[in-house]
Amino acid sequence: GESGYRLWLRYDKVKDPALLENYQRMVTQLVFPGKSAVLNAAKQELKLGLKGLLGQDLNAAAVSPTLSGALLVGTPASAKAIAALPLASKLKALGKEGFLIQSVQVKGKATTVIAANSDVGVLYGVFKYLQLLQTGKPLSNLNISSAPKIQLRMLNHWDNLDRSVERGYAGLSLWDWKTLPDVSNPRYRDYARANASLGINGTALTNVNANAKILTKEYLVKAAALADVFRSYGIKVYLTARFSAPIEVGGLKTADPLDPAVRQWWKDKTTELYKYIPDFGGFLVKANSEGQPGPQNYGRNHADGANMLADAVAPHGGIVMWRAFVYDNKVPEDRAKQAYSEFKPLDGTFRKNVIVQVKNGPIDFQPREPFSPLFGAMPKTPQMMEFQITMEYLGQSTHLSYLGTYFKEVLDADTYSKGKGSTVARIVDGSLDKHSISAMAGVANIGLDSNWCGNIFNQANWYVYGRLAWDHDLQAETIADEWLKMTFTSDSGFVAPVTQMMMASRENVVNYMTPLGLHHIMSEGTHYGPGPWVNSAERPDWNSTYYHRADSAGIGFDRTSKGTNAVAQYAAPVREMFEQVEKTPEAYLLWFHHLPWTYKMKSGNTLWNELVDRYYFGVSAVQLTRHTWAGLEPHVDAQRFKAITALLERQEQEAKWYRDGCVLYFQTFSKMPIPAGYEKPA
Ligand code: GCW
Repeated sequence: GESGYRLWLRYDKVKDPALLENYQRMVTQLVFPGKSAVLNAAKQELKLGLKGLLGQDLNAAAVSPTLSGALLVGTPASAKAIAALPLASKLKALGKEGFLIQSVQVKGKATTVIAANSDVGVLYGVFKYLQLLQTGKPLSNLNISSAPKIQLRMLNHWDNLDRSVERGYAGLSLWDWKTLPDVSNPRYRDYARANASLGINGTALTNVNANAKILTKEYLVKAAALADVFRSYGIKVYLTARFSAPIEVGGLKTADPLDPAVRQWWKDKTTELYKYIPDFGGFLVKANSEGQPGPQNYGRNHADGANMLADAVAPHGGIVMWRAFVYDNKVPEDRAKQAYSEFKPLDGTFRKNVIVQVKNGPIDFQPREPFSPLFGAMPKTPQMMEFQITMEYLGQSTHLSYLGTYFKEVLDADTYSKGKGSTVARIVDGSLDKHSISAMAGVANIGLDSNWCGNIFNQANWYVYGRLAWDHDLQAETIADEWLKMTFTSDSGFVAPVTQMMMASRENVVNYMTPLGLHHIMSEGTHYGPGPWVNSAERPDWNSTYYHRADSAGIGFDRTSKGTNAVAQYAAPVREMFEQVEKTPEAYLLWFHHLPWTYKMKSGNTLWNELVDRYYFGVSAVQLTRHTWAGLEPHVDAQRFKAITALLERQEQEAKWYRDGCVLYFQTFSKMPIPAGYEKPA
């Protein structure tokens, strides 16, 4: 059956006989003399792919092309035939990880060369080449070159040592801490293959709500065994560092970052760690947020904490990713403002090997948020993006929501921090402020589920995250099309309608969950299902009422200068845009303004009617999706067709649940009717 285990790396025989014959003529010989661990992984992948897609079992014995249709693969250092080609200037432009795929002639033989400066570049080139075959692209006159715009392309696993996954909806953690380091599950390698196929080159194995035990020898040898598997695929391991580890596993009395004994403990711990994992990437840290320990416990600031760890890893070439997702209910400020308030004053005080990791929006990973005002506000500090691939707030693993459009919306947002064109993407890739490190992280949606992600369509979110981390200029639609062809079929009768389904899907979720800038109105704790009525959570800033502020006068959070003045954290003219209600895009309306129920929208509707409309529209769009899918049965294998059908049915039911919960609750304030002709809420 088709469980979805192979993800997008499906190498089934090319179906179209003419295309197959054409491909077979174009690929007759493999010239791939290099032999490092990474090159061997690339070679193995290429052979697997060619065998599956073309039914060709090619050996890699030749050192130079002798047949027309040769595939010449490697670096100038690993393949003499590549060094002999006039590729030097092209290769130079590709940097450490880029690759080129080019049609050339070698001694009169038509040859396709896949070349890079490094072994891992070759691996990326091989995956790209296989993708061409998987998606039915021509193999003649190739002239492809590609290099990543962002250096560190990370997955963050919120995986605990007991194998539970915080906000994980795809089963237990892949990391089997009990049997590691002795047993190497083949899945570790498949995980690495999938990531390498996207260019992901780093993985933080453990939850940011960290357990200090991961830093003990017992666990370090286990993490090292994973690093050994991932290394051949160009992936480095990172770990989360619990700030109080010197106390918990070090036996010290304090974790004060300015205490010499504490600093020494981290140095020694890091030296030990690098003995097990010589290419360890560095630490990811959540501190002084949601009750986690941090430097503020000792009257120090985030830079004091980050710099202590940075000094420990610096001699080994490591870095520190320090999260800016900080808020505290004891700070009587609008939660949306707190990260900026704490971090902006520290700009310029971080060590060179620290990068500040900022969530895409100022609150959390809501279905829609304006971009975080921290982006662009700390020009002296490299800032990385943290996206959430796992859909904590967007229907988890049962709702179809393609995040490509979401990620693009944030990356393309213009901060104006250095005038027009200061997009979030240019801050994150380091080009705007000329930083020497750049990074992006995605909170993984991966678990032991047979299809890895709990829902086949959620595989697309892992995929699109990786593709955008490599090249944020790619279009969400192009990536959806690629993913569909690789995962299902290239048949346009399938790809065209499903691409449209995917492209609309995130906006549908926004409509039936949090339209018009509403946010944080989900049910408490699980974050699944509607909960606009939540009003007695453990902490006031976990109450929905804190965020929507509905009353008889209206709804929305006034963050203008008359309210919390969160708008002042944005650069001009973004600030003015959000300050003025007429200029605020309706998608963010209630994020920034508290407005009367009768407020007149651009459509001419009252705010109340518009809100109701959006909720209903969200549901009908899901119904449409379900109908579209129902007509696609002939294109999909039975197992995946059924699984997706069942999920879409459930999504429709749950979209109604969100709609009815929210509309009926808000109606208790608006006291206005649901417009005539609308289905009655259940
Ligand atoms: O969105 C919230 C989640 C927490 C998470 C936290 C964070 C890891 O509900 O589960 O903790 O964000 O990002 O630190």
